[in-house]
Amino acid sequence: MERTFVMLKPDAVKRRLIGEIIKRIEAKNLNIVAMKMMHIDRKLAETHYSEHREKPFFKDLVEFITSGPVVTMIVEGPNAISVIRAMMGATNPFNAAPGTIRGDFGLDLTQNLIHGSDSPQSAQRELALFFPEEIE
Ligand code: D4T
Repeated sequence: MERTFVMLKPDAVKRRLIGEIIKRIEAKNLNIVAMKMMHIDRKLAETHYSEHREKPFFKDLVEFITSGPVVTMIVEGPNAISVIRAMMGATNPFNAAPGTIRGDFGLDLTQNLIHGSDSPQSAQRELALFFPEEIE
């Protein structure tokens, strides 16, 4: 069993895709073990995306992720990290395969609907950041 951090970004919430995306996660037989809707403040956004601090798109990314409510989740299952990454599709929705979340619903590199941890280390870091109350 593995746990990963998943975030439905502000564009997914605005476009009323919360249900569609959760439906796919549940249909895959993964467990959603915690979930909350929240508004990310600038400090949390900058911490979450700190690895991109020097990138030219950092300012727009923080602006976007703080622009409206997001839905955050702990998702659990066998190989949950890589299974969720596969379901998300490529970062750039232009390259994301049909059948993936970004491939089916996305058309913008920044507003790409969903975040999922990309390694056990980032899952641990992100879960501590967004679900400190759930960490044993
Ligand atoms: P996240 O972290 O949101 O799950 O996305 P990925 O793991 O798939 O991709 P990433 O870390 O490389 O990028 C983080 C975030 O930045 C946006 N982005 C990325 C952007 O706005 N412009 C860019 O040129 C790139 C590379 C999209 C996702």
